[in-house]
Amino acid sequence: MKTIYNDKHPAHAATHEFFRGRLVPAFETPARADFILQAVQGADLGPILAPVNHGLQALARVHSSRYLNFLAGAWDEWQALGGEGDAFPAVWPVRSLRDDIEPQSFAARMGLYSMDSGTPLTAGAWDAAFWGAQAALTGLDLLLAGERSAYVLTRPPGHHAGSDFFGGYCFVNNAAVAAQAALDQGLKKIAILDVDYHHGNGTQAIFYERADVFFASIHGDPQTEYPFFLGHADEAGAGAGLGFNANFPLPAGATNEQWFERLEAALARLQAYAPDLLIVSLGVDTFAGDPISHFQLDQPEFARLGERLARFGLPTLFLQEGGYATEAIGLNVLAVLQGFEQGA
Ligand code: Q9C
Ligand code: ZN
Repeated sequence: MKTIYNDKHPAHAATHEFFRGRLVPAFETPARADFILQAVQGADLGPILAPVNHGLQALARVHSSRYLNFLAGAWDEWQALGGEGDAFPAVWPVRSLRDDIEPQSFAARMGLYSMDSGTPLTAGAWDAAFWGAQAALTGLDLLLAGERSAYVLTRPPGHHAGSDFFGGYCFVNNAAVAAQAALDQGLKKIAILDVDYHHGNGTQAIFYERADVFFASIHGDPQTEYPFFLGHADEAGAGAGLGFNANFPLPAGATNEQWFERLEAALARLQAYAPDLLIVSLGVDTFAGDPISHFQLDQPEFARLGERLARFGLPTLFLQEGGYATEAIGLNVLAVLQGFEQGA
C-alpha cells in the first residue's frame, strides 16, 4: 500500500488547547504523525509519496469560499493585531444571534467560523490543512488509476470541519474533499466509514441532504462525548439524503466485541448501498490507551479491522483522523493497514 505523507504537517504545532475550559498541553501534535511515519517506514508498507497540488478548487467544492479565504488569511490578521501565541475563538453566534453577516472584527469571525475553543489556530494551520487535502486528492488519484488502497498520513485531521467552520482539531474536511472529487471524476456512489472515536459531524453535515455519499459512523455516544450536538442514532439524513446517513453511538467503556458488532451493522448498511469507493476516516482514538477517549480496543483489534475492510472488497482510501496515544499510534495505524494488506 502506498502512503501519501503530508510533509507540511509540522507547520501546525499548537502548544496548548482549551480542554473542558482549561488550558492544557495540546493533544494533537506533530509527534503523532512522526510516530506513524516511523512505523510505516519501519514495516516497509510501501512507497511513501509527496502530495501533488490539485489547487484550491477541490476544497471549494465542499467548503464556502468566505471560510477558505478567512482561514488562508487568519494568521496574518491575528499577527497584525499583535496576537501572541495561537489564536482561539471566544464568542459564537448561537441561537438568536445573526450568522448571516460577517463582522469586520477578527474575534467575531473566529467565532463565526468555528465550533469550539479546543482548536488552536496556529501559524501553519492553513498550510498544513491545505496540503492534507492535497494528500487526500493524491491518494484518490492512485485509486482511480487502479490501486486497491492508499493511506493518507496527514494532520491536522478533518472530520469535524464543516462547510464553513473549524473545530475538533480540524480545519479542512479531507474525507469530504476526497468524496466530492471522486464524484466530480465520474464515480456515482461513495461510502464514508468513520471509525474515529468522535462522531464526524462535519462530514455528516456536508452530505446530509445528498444520496451520492453514504456516511456511516461508529463513535462515543454524543450524550457524553464531543461533539455532543451531532452524531445521535436518529440522524438518518434529510430530503434526498434521507436513508443515507447512519450513526452507531456506543457508551463509554465499549469493548472490542461491542465495537465490532456495530462495525458489522455499519458495513451492512454500506453494502446495501453498493458504493463504488470506500473512504475510511481512520481515527485510532478508540484504542484503550487513548488519553481523551473511552473505548477499550486493543492493538490486535486494529488488524482485525483492516482485515474486515479488505473483505468488504472496495477500492479503499484511508485518511488519518484522530488518535492521541502518541507512542502507540504508529503501531495501531500500521496494524489496520497491514491487516488490510493481508485480508482477502
Ligand atoms: N471537553 C479528533 O479526534 N476536545 N478530534 C473535546 C471536550 C475535542 C477530537 C473536549 C476532541 C476532538 C479528530
Ligand atoms: Zn477523534
